[in-house]
Amino acid sequence: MQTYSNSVNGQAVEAADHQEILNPATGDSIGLAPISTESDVGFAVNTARKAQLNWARVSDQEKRDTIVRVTRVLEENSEYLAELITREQGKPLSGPGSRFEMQACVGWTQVPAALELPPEIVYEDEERKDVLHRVPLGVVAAIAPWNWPLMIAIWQIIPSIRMGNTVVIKPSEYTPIATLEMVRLINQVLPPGVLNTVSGDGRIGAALTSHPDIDKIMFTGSEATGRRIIEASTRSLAPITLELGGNDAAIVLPGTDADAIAEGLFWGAFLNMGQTCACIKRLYVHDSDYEAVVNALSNLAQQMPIGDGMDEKNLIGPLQNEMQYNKVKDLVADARANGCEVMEFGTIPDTGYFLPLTLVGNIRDGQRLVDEEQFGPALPVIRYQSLDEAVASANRLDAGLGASVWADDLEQAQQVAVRLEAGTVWINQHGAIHPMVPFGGNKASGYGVEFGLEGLKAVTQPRVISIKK
Ligand code: TXE
Repeated sequence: MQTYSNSVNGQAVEAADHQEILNPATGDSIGLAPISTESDVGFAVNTARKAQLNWARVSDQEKRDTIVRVTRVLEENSEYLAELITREQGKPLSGPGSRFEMQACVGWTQVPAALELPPEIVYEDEERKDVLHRVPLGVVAAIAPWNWPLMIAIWQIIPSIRMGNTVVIKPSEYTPIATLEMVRLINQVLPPGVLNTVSGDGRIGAALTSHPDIDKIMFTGSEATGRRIIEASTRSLAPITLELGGNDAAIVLPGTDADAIAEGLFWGAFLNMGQTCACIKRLYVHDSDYEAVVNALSNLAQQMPIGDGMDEKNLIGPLQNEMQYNKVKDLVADARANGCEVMEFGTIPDTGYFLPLTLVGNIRDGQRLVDEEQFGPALPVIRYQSLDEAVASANRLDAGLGASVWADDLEQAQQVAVRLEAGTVWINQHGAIHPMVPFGGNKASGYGVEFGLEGLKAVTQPRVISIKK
């Protein structure tokens, strides 16, 4: 069985302890992932601290060139890493699966390499000139989740190193191997110590985020863990970018052509088996269109091949882990017990954490499947009578990551969109993130934004040079 390692200072680090990682589709072993200790965390942070002094001094052009070399490494190893993602995380190679995740890794590396944050004159008159420089923060602690393990790691790593920081990243304990391998490969073109890993569960995450010598925390995960990280950061006063998932509502406006939007709605909800932070998790449909929308979604769901994602014909894989599998099953069982209509589609294999694609009708606000983030392939479809009622429903929960409005009339859609409380409101698409467009949550979905120039600013500190003329 293959044993994988952490990388610190560009070298593989031996671990005393390991955990076996199993394929969620088959139960087969993928290999042994290292379990770090608190002292490993200290070593990685100290290494990153030392390396940061040199990396910050490297010219801007050299940093950009280095990141372009990272892009090439990702492209050259794309198939190897995509297969690891599929075996470890479960999303299929095909469709919007692990090859798609690798394309995103490349895109989200290319864009920061092309962006610049030059010094900016913020004020000038006859007597003074004030120039805002963006300088690195120092050492970034990154905590990644298991749903899009490589793509989200890249979101955390690349802007950080682009702006002269160094990074210690901890992948999720559910999906460490592909990330450790990606970092090992990237390190072939990065100076030693710029990108380091530790691995293990929440205890190692806590050791990293409470370390007094870190300067920034990037976190994507659950709200409960986000709150713990805020508390942990009081030792270092490190600023935090928090992406805490959501419970995104989609509203289909009355009279919208159901067939035209069905595919967008389907993948908006079932991308990565619904295990996506900005997925449609509540679908609000006007009473008069309800049957048409449910029928169009059912037709699509019926045709989706479900199974082991290593088989190129499959477009839908398993849930990633037992915790998530049980959570989704429990929410669907609760809906069924409360008289909802549970419509299940697809034939699922006997082994693995597979669930059928599920639409749940005859359901209302206040029921658990609507109010709790299911993070899985069970979509509640809720009827509404008036647009005001749909907007109030969409806004009534604490979550505020994404939302969407679906309509034939774009003007009307925009009027509804501006009333929705979310970091991004998409129109006739959902979860359509882009490396140039800032992305982040409102309310309990977190704070701070990633991507584009705003994302780069978030991994710098402002320094003003104020000159008397
Ligand atoms: O999340 P955790 P889990 C949601 C989704 C899911 C639920 C729980 O609803 O069902 O969260 O998933 C690390 N200090 N999302 O348990 O615990 C942990 O090791 C520092 C939405 O996997 O938040 C992992 O690396 N780090 C989400 C990472 O935090 C700690 C994606 C995320 O794990 C820590 C994932 C601590 N005290 C789950 N405790 C999204 N936003 O897309 C744990 N970790």
